[in-house]
Amino acid sequence: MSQTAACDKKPCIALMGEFSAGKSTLANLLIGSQPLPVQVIASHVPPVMISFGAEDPFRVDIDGEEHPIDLSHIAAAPLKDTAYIQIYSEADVLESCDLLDMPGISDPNMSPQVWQRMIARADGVLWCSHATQAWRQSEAAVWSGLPDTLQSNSLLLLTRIDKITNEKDREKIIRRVRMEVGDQFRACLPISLLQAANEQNDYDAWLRTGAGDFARYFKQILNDLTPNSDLRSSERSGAETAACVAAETRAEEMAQRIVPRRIGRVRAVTPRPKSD
Ligand SMILES: Nc1nc2c(ncn2[C@@H]2O[C@H](COP(=O)(O)OP(=O)(O)OP(=O)(O)O)[C@@H](O)[C@H]2O)c(=O)[nH]1
Ligand SMILES: [Mg+2]
Repeated sequence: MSQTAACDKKPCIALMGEFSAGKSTLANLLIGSQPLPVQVIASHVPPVMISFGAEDPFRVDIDGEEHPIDLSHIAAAPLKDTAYIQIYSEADVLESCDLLDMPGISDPNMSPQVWQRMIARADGVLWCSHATQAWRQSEAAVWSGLPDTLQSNSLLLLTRIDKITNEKDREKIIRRVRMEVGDQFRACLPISLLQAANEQNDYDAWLRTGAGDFARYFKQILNDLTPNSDLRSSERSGAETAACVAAETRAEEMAQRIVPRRIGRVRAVTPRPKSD
């Protein structure tokens, strides 16, 4: 397991799930731009590490050697020979973590080795599962094979929830999946990534997409994974946790009134690591 949370490096959050589950859509949403290809069919892109900065992107081969890469040809990177592609962005959220956009777990055209060789870097996972066929056996099997230590720092996101228009059906799916996963994730949350991207200027509409709940949980996870941040939630008593969540919620509501209400503002309400 990655040691990043134990030293000064930022935590690494992997975006995982079946192909076309919305991983790259989520990555683009978090960083507020579109460097990653999003398409209806599987995209066959190697893992992409997104870090804070303005440097040129490069490809790292399986021997650790770096090669320059043209971002517009990201999908042409040789899958067998590439460990990952490193890209940079100056998005707020990347001041608190690195994001690792993974290929689909059971894409028939891609060996699982492509993502397996990168998973050890992850400190937490945002697992995207199509709400319409949520938490398939293949997903449960892969998740149960990953280290248990990831579970409390990971979220299961039921993406494309907008495709299920009937409220009762939505509730049924959410209830079923929550029961099936138990405490294997910190939370299981429905979200429409497409609507969240489109509703950045209408706060109430944005909340209805599920993005507000997601942002709050994600912020808590980053806070817990950041060395020297406020008391970690696992170390708090029940009363302290309740007080912290209430205070954070109030601070968040205030922050949301005064900053543009975008999911990319996760960092704006995340306490910065103290320098001493
Ligand atoms: N309606 C709807 N469509 C979505 C949502 N999230 C993603 N999509 C669409 O689903 C398709 C696949 O999204 P991607 O983000 O490329 O999925 P991915 O998991 O990165 O796919 P691979 O990298 O190929 O495994 C795209 O056409 C997205 O626009 C959502 O919440 N609602
Ligand atoms: Mg993708």
